[in-house]
Amino acid sequence: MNMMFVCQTARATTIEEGGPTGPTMEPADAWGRRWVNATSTLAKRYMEVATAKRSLVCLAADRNTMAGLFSLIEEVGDHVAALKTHVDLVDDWTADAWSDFCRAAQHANLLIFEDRKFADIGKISRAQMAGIYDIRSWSDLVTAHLISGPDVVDGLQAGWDDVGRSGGVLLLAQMSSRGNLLHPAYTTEVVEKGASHSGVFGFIGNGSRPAELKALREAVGDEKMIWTPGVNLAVGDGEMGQRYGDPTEAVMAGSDCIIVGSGIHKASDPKQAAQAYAEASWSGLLNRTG
Ligand code: 5BU
Repeated sequence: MNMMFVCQTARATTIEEGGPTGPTMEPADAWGRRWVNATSTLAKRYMEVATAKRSLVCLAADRNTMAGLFSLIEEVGDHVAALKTHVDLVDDWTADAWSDFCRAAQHANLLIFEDRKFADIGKISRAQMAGIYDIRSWSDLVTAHLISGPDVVDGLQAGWDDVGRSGGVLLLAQMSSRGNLLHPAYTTEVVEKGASHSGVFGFIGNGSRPAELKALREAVGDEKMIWTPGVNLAVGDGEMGQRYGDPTEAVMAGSDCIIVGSGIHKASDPKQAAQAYAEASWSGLLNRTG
């Protein structure tokens, strides 16, 4: 894979350009209460990029080769606002290739979100931000379970501090997979504990169930983000227990970002698929009342 080629062809979308389709809209107009109430600069950055690209899509880039990952960014970078990774599922991973990949993602104006689902005690979570993958050095966002208590968030924040960077934690308040054990009482506690923590960027909600999502949004309020996996234009059961809901409905129920994996990276035309998800998510935002 020719890395220089990737960097030269990937094009950063700026707000002034108004994104790939349509005129410029101000983030405050598109996002309403969420924009006004957001206290996190990262959340504002996300909303700006999403507005510029008219897309509330986070691409779950679950391809297992570096070439596959590079070509995804090249094809769909203009139509997605963030990039979600699983750094440990890439077969031919090397530190150099990953660093080039992150540079290409930044060039395409994408927040980088490692879905690591940290769950250990604070000091170990901090140490796990380092190690061979050095997640603290390239991620803007990571996921965590709150099962071990609130110190996991401080540990992750300390990880970013250790390299002079900052980032945000998305706490798993719900999951999209069937039979998961994140019951409503647990969700409530995660939201109560996470809502007031400045290191918490927001919550993962279940994109496959708009009613659950609506309840989650009511509990979370307007300040924090809710990002949702379990979204596909083909609604229904997915592979191995995954469940899918409709992208527009998820956004209208309170999701700020739909996380889409196979709907894009396994499509015969990923660019066209990314555009379709972008449009579905954007129309949900423009039509939602809260
Ligand atoms: P899919 O191909 O759109 O089903 O991929 C979904 C992605 O979102 C995949 O990377 C999962 O690890 C991730 N995910 C999820 O599906 N459900 C969850 O509750 C959480 C993450 Br948390």
